[in-house]
Amino acid sequence: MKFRRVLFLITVITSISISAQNPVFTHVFTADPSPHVWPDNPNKLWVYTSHDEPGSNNHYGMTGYHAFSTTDMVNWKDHGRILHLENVKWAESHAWAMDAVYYRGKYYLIYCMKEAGIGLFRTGIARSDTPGGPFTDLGYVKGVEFGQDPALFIDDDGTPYLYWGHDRKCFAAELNEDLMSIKPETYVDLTKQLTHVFEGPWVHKKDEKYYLTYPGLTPRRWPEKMFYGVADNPLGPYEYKGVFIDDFEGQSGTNHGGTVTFKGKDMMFYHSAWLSGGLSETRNVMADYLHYDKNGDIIPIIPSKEGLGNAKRTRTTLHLEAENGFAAGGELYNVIVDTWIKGYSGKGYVTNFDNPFDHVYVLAQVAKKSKYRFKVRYASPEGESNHDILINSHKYSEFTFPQSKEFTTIDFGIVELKAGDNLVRIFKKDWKPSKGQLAIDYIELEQFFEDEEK
Ligand code: FUB
Repeated sequence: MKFRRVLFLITVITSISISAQNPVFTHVFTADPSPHVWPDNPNKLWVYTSHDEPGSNNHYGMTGYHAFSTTDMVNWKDHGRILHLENVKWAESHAWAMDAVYYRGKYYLIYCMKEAGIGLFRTGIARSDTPGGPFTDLGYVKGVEFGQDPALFIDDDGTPYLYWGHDRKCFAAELNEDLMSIKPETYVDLTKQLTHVFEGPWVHKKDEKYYLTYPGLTPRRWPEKMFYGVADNPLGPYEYKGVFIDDFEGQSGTNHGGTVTFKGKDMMFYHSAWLSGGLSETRNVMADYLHYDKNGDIIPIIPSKEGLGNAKRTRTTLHLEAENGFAAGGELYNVIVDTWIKGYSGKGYVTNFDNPFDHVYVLAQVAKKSKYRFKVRYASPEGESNHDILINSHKYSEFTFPQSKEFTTIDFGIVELKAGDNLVRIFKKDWKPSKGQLAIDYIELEQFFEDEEK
């Protein structure tokens, strides 16, 4: 690595902890961001991502997806794992890029994985009632071959269009209303219209024009730059317009992302390798404003530490709903999900810890060994409840949750998580009857920066 590049990376890494907005998420390795604002709340921005395992630095071991949300671009929630290879019966590996869409009252994740026994990419569809998941797989989209890097665009008239691309090719088609198959007669090969295209298409509409942005490789080859083309119709033909994110210091070999308009501002989400100090396949999400000139052409983005320009660094809280269980990488053992105590968040809470080892586990995935403020939201309406709390295999505390008829939050202070997967477990440890009927709503782990007093 050249001296200038090393110096740059050191500067980036030391400044991440001071006031940077890029990388957007500094606690977990994530890539291929898909940003959205859903109709139920114009003041909340959602970003869906794929996940890079710390220590692997390759794309082959990617297994799951995360969802993030914010209302102010500074404080974010990581809703944890929203879909994993284990929850997709037809797939064997390669949980690569995805997109999300709100369609006819439900949230869909459209993603790619390799089909079991065949090893070719399929485009999967999963559904959830809530934007933070977890998502339930519905199968793969019929009629799509080599369905890597899917993106779904719903036009103003409600027509769904699917785009996908891999190995220097890009395709598109209209989807049938159930989103489970393409209309074969609408299938188009866009490859020749999108000079240098490699993978990762994304479509957005502005002033009645369709912009298709994509990672591409010039003949000079890797790393990827971001290009775009513009069309009058979603299925083209697209007029090639050029590069809008060129090579930059600390980038990953790949680039991939999408656009969103949030609170009146256009933004581009993409990825780099800043957080890992330049490990090309251990990536992080970036965001910068997207501007157009008077002709509607995109003004090239120069990736910046400041990103979206709030002078504050971002802080993410892992928000892990107890009831999400196995689908979110956790476990519910001999407990039930209930809803009669009002005021819970998500779909309910976990209760009925009657026997020894009855438990709830939640999964917290982080990039590096790091500190978090640990909180549990609970109710214990009938009296106090004595339980064990474990972080990984270490007993964190034997804790008596005081009686509380309503949901309330206990702040347990600062804990340290290891790089990778962490299990936070709350379980009943003995046969003594628990008077309280403990109900766990969620567990939160809020990023803690040692240079500040909180
Ligand atoms: O994240 C895995 C793969 O890398 C994506 O599917 C590609 O677009 C590239 O970003």
